[in-house]
Amino acid sequence: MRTNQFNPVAPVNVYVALGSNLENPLNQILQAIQEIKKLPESALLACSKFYKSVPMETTDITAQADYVNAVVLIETQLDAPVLLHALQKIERDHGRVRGEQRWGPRTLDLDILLYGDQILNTDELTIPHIGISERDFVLIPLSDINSDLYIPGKGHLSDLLALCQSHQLEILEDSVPNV
Ligand code: A4P
Ligand code: MG
Repeated sequence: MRTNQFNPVAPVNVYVALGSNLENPLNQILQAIQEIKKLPESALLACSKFYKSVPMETTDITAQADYVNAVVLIETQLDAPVLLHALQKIERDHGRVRGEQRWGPRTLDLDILLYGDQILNTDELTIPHIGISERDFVLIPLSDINSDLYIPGKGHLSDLLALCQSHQLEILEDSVPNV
């Protein structure tokens, strides 16, 4: 019998974005995927290629290193807030210190991009992720997994991709883990 600890719901397909630009970003991402694989009530279904990308431009942040970005697809019975907290624990385990600088450098950022076809707007969760439609470092890995994706409330992935700004993505060869 399942416990109520995880508030299980019917299995939902969830896309999670991974980003890192500190302390060996590629390793951070590889490790994080292994940890995502161990989430309760969940299974890893697919992983995008890995990309190098230049940092999103901002006016108030000093130069920072290039990012490694990827996206994974999981199936989960965790409800969205419980999943968010589990992902934030993985971020913390990677030494992520949050709250100091928006868009600043980070060892690991795990964002819930899509939770099934749901649209959520709560104090702690905006789904689809608020920046999804402007970020090629999210849309290109997403299209590796499902190029026909429709982003609820935003549009078709291919249409969004045609409009978003380039962050000079480069595929990191031979870096796709066996999932
Ligand atoms: N939150 C709301 N919705 C969500 C969601 N769908 N998934 C809330 C995850 N979290 C969500 O996030 C702040 C709060 O957002 C959380 O407490 C959660 O309740 P955070 O990770 O603590 O803080 P942040 O870093 O300021 O925000 P965020 O949104 O993670 O940063 P961004 O906007 O993703 O920017 N350049 C490149 N090339 N590649 C990158 O990956 N990433 C960033 C981070 C900047 N530049 C980048 C990249
Ligand atoms: Mg985040």
